[in-house]
Amino acid sequence: MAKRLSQRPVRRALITGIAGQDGAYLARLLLQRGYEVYGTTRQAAAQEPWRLEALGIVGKVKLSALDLADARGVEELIAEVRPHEVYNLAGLSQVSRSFGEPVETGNVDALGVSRLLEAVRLRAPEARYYQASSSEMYGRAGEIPQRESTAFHPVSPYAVAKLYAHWITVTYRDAYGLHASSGILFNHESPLRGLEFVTRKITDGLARIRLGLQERLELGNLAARRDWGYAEDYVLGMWLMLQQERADDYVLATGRAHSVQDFVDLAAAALGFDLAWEGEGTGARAFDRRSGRQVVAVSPRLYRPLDIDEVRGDPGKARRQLGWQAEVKFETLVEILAQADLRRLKQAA
Ligand code: NDP
Ligand code: GDR
Repeated sequence: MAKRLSQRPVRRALITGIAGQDGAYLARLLLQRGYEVYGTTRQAAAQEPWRLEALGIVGKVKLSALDLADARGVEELIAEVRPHEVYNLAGLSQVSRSFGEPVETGNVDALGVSRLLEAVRLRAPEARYYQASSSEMYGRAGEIPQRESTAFHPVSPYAVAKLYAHWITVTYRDAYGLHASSGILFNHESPLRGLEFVTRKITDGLARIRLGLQERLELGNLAARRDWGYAEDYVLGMWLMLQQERADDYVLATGRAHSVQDFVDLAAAALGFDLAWEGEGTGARAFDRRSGRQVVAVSPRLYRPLDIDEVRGDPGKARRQLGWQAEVKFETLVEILAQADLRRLKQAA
């Protein structure tokens, strides 16, 4: 028995974009499950990826430099690693930035997926493939909550590119029999989230104001409603998708939506502010009743050319077929982010 166990082949997983938020958490989860983990970043040699450092897994994963714009590099890496599982998390992930860089976004988030799937088809056709699709693909869909059958109506270059990626994944599954799944993930956050996203921007900004390191927090559209979950829950869902006998598409979401303003209110309370709001839209501002100081302002500059009013997912299929659900609730998520930022900034001071 012991002999048979020791002969069980170690599974190799390749994560593109391993230095990003999801890549780091997924790498840790796969290491815990005994995988040999390979990962790509565009800057392998330059510096240690800070998120891998934060999770204590630098040196436990094998890093390669790769840009999804480089077809040859993609094929060579797949041929070299011969992964059992491929998680494609790499890409330009900022919706607002995609309006300024539409061509680059299409090249990486859309065509990059064709490059990767083609390499898998040619060099590792038995591999299981995960595509990081997004709730942004629903855009101004007519249905709330959104589920796998909801019609897509993307409203940003990012979302259009992700929709291409989603359909090319489905096409490779149907045309070539690849075990390729598309996870349609709603917003998920953590202390490892980039500061350019609204959740970390809020908790980092308010923690800085609390510590006297920043005057004010400037935000854009406060009315936007998002379905926010916790990143560690979502990477477990990715892994579960690839453990199914048949590949498929799944929504991962909490099923609840809150506004950006709700997020600000909770984060402010967690950090000891007592906020009072005045005005509306671009004229909205928030004061701290305790100090009398204005802490939040709205800037029209931070509005997007197009935004989505409400994004809310129905995770029913994932619950039924994967046994998955978002464990961390919105209130806990905000608390986790707020306390983590306060702690980090105090330590750095
Ligand atoms: P991050 O932005 O944190 O990570 C994405 C990584 O992709 C970056 O760290 C970057 O790594 C890498 N990357 C960017 N451009 C390229 C390129 N041209 N070639 C190769 N790698 C590149 O995103 P998340 O971890 O939050 O998300 C992971 C994936 O899931 C993304 O595709 C995102 O669009 C998608 N997604 C995320 C959701 C979320 O709420 N977090 C929800 C739905 C989908 P480096 O700089 O090291 O090269
Ligand atoms: P999103 O996340 O665009 O949903 O994409 P983001 O946190 O950037 O925006 C959420 C909502 O907040 C509004 N908002 C602001 N956003 C930012 N970044 N900065 C601000 O100052 C600000 N003020 C208000 C936005 O207008 C928006 O409505 C994320 C990314 O992870 C994508 O890769 C992923 O596909 C989707 O989530 C699901």
